[in-house]
Amino acid sequence: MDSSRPPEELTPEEAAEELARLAAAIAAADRAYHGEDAPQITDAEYDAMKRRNAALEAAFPELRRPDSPSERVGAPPSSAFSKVRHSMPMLSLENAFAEEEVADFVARIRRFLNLPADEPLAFTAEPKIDGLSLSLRYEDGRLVQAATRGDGTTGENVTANARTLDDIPDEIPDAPALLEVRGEVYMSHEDFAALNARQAETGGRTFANPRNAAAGSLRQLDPSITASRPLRFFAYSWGMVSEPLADTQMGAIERLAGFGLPTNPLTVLCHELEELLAHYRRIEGERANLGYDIDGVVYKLNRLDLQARLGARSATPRWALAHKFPAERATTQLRAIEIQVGRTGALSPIARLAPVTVGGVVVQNATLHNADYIAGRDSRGQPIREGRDIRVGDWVTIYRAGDVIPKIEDVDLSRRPPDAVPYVFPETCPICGSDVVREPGEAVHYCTGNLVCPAQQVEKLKHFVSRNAFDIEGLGAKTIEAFFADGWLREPADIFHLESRHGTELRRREGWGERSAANLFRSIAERRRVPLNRLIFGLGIRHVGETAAKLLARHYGSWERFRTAMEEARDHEGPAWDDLNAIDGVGPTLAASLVDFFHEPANRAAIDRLVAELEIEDVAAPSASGSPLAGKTIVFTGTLERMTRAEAKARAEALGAKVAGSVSSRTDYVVAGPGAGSKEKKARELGLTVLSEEEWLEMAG
Ligand code: I6G
Repeated sequence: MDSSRPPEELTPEEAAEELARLAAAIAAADRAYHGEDAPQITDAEYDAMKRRNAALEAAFPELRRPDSPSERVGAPPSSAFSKVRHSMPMLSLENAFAEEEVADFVARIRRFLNLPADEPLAFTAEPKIDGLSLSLRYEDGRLVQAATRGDGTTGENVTANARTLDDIPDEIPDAPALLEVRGEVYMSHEDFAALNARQAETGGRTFANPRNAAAGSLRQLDPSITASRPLRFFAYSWGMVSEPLADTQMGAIERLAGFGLPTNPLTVLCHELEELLAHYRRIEGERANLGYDIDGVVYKLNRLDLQARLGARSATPRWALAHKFPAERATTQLRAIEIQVGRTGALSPIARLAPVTVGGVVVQNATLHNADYIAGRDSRGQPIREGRDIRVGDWVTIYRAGDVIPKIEDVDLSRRPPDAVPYVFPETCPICGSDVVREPGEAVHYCTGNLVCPAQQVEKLKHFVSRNAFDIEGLGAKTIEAFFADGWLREPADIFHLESRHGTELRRREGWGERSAANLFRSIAERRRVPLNRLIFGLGIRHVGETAAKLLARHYGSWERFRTAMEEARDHEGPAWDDLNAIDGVGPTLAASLVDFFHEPANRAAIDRLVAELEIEDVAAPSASGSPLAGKTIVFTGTLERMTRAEAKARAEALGAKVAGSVSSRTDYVVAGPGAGSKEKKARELGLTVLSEEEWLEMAG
């Protein structure tokens, strides 16, 4: 494509393609500038690309990309801010879209707590602000730290910037000695429009939506720029506090308001499901007139003692729910179906679409899930879309809900081109040519090439270095692809040999130099020490996502214990297998995938080569210091009368214990209620400590 042509002469397709190219090139140049990978370019070339991008966006405003370079407002790389480890994790919220899911949330709480149906339950309901989360730390009434959410465990230190917000007090004289306030930074519609107008007038960058404007404005290296931006804040929660704020969620929100923090005026107390749904509908009705973006309504159980009993899963509290507004939709034409091969060999069909705006974002790709989905069937062979298949050339309705990848909802058969033909799913891998298989009961086709499939190898490496795995800065997707093509990288262990094997060549490589090579080697060296959960996640095992990796790391505690257990469980039976399956959140599919992965000699050898390069951090049992249950293995059997099995299990885990499903010599305690049978008998035979429910309650506090 000739980028010297005036934008007015381009077709929308040509403009969209050029915008995509520019976004990638500018992002690469930004990374290079900050000492990462990619070739260097001159300032003049960089400026020319930015100007061309701005001109194209001015001519085709509807094609502005979600990753538009003009939205990046010089957003510095995350490493520009120092990191802050949150004293308590900043969890996320479970999402619901349908009313039945809200009903299920309420029912689950009742079940977990074993509450009679007639016992009243109250919840708060408040708008979910579409901004970015912030945690503020006050010590002796003075603001000492502000941090973004980051990955929930570690965020960025934006204290100087947060101090510039009028809504955030520098001092709270009557605050407890320690008070962490959590809330959302956002920008109102009016302020957003005025900021964009000002930016356009002065030749500055404009923003696609208020959320991007708020994020870009808060994450400025120069706090005086943040100060010039109209940012606002709503407090909705708290982290570590030296004394309880109240007995109820509503009481705590009122305390926060009493400290002079803004809280959302649409926060109300509701009783039972119907009131929650009524408030949702009311907020949905008022959404357009609120003056700021919201994307749903958050429900929280009001009593804090019950919240504490319910606790949290690995990433979301059991006592809160985000009831999201319906997805946004648009219609466009399907141009092609392409197959991507992922790190586990899964073949993912991707829809390439004529560019269309959905909820302010240009969409050109959508997921097609799997062969059945394209053919108009679900995984059980039942029709979806009333059996309508999806063909190249079709007009399709796509939808986006929240941040999720756009999906195709339906096909307009009345607009189907006469020559459109049913899609034939490939029988061989489009990358390596190996056979493609679909296991009985599975929806996904897999490439059987495994370690010989270049796509799988490259995607495994990309996954390994990704943010939530080893998080190796400077080793981006393009660099992995280039190093793979040159034979420098084949498996994760090779990353740790890059300097010794290819250091000299890299320093002389086009686009690289002493400084960028040194930066890369430094970031690799920094990752030789790795938390156990990141290592497990980084291995890229099918079905083992970030949450599962955290559960496994927490359960086994050390690499040695984890590795030994995987080998002991290889026959899918015996105590190690039972123990793995008893982990809350680990199902049989995940367990089998994990154990089979470790059973494969080639995988074991690659892992050994990797582990030889690493120092793996053990995972301490959570909040268990001083707990008599820390590190212990407990089995519950029989009926518990004072709390449900789910609550007992959650409580034991919160105190640092592991809950197993079967009794073995490694079990520390067996809690036996009425009706306990063979497990109690076995425990007594093995001479284990058997506790009554009363004794267990005493121990669990
Ligand atoms: O991400 C969130 C948005 C709003 C929240 C949240 C919230 O309350 C109104 N509350 C909690 C407890 C969490 N995330 C974890």
